[in-house]
Amino acid sequence: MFSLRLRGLLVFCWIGIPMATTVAQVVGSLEYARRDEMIPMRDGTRLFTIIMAPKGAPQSLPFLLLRTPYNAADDVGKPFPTDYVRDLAQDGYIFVFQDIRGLHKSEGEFVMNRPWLQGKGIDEATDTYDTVEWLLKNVPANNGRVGALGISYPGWLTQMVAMSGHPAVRAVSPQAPMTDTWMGDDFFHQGAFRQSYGLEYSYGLETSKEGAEFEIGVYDMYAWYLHQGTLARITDTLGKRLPTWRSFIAHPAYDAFWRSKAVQRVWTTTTVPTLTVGGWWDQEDFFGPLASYKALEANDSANINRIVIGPWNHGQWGGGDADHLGSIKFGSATGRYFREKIQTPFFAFYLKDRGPLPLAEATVFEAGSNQWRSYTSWPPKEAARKGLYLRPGGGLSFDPPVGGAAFSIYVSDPAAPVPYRPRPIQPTYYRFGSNWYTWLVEDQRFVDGRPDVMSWTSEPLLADVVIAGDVVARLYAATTGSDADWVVKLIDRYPGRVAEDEKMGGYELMVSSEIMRGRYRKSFERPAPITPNAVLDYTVDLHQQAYRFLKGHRIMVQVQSTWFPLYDRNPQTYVPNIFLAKPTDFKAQTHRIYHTSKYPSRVEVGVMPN
Ligand code: PG9
Repeated sequence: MFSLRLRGLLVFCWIGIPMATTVAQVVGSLEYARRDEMIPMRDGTRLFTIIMAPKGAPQSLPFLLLRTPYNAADDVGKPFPTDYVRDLAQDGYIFVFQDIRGLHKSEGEFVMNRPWLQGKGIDEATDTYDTVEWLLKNVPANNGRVGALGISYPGWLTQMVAMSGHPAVRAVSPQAPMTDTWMGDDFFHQGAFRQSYGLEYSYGLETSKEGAEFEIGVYDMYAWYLHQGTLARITDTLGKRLPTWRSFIAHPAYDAFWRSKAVQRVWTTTTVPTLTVGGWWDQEDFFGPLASYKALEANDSANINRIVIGPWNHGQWGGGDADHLGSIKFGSATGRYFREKIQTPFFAFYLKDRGPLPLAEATVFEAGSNQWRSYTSWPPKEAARKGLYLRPGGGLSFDPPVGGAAFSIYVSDPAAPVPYRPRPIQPTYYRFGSNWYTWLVEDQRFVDGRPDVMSWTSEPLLADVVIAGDVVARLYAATTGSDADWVVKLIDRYPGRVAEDEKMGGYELMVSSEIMRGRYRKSFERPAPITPNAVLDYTVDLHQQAYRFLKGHRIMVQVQSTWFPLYDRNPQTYVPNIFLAKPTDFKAQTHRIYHTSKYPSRVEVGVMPN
């Protein structure tokens, strides 16, 4: 038995599927037969591929390609199909599930997020091209069209399907595609290193070809990472064995290594209809879908680029109802809605000529009111940019400050970092359960009131406030140190009493949140020390939201400088490479957040007309 991650879930399975098996599976009116193949690539490497095709279909059918690092045999489902593709399977497609190069039953070497070489060598795009060529020639009764879909790493692989340039590729849906793992997806966020995720995920993929579980006999990873003290010590304990960890040490800044892998920088135009999917509370790849959609949208004269963003965590739309996340209820089966009403018609339109396609440019779920909204542009043009200003005395308002105390002050101590979720913090994909999946919707009262967490709160709202589009914090801050992290959280603070659900009284729901590392204030490529005690401006990109703050709720902003152990601790003393920092480099420092007319710290949002 082995274990591995599949779209944020631990699954366990038995190995032992012989090649070229034929297993029939009835789905609705169709009977699918399975065929296993080793498909040769241009360099002779063979990739393990499972083809599930309906027997005796009345007409030729398109392919749906699902490439994965997480074991193709699991994606087929036991039995076929999983929830994720059930509606599509009922509709009738030739499904192709493939292990990527170097993992599970495929040959060759695995390289994490293998860069796109644009025709100058072997990559996931050429492997896709060769696979499609083989399928068209060797699978009977195909209609010559190929679609692709996948979530997360498979979402990125789906981008590569479009980037392969094969003319048979006619529709792709990259879902939570990790697109830029330095700027905002799995490994770093605006320069802050995702320590626990970076270590535990790389361990899972690079310890064994079959995928390994990160299991070191520790239940509270907060205590373990704190005990490690420095990243250098983690390198010695576990990291040095992992190629991806070694690349973190060699490339702490946004250098060519990361930039060349960042899909939104290279995939900026397409002829393949693209439906990008993301989740507002995706704990792994939220930056990717937004950045990828935006890059393509800039050149979308054919109007074939669309986006869907639901109220989901990482991949939640792929199975089950998705009618809630943690304590937050969505009022309907949003996952089912996506699969039936969006995903299935999208592929039917482009691969089977079945229309019309009832899909807007942007389909987004507005949490708070729990409504799906359609927009002709994203972000919506109607949204007016406004600042939510931090005010002296802990207030928050759309009006800038005019007087009062100039700043709020706190000490951030790397020896006592703020936990990012309530302890105990289980390993990320812990097989006995982990709160990783819901941490972005945790009630923030678990840190509210800590002396190193600053809060600003509005009066109760007299009318709903609806935000849509970009959320960007502009902080004016000073530190006694020469480096600092800035975490900004935009929060919906529920009223003390919520009649429909008493347990939600006073809940503090993070609507948007993000971190940035101060050394990258001027340039992500070239970090520089912060001048101690100077008031400087910092931009923290909180990405996007569509959210209704209801009448009677309050809007809240929190600022803090640690989010541990998901993010490593900033020593707060500038060192050229934090992966090499010594224990003595880590120092408590005093930070000031300014709220004056000259230094009006704020969170900028797009406010929809009422
Ligand atoms: N978020 C996962 C990932 C990690 C690292 C690189 C790419 C993807 C995933 O769920 O696949």
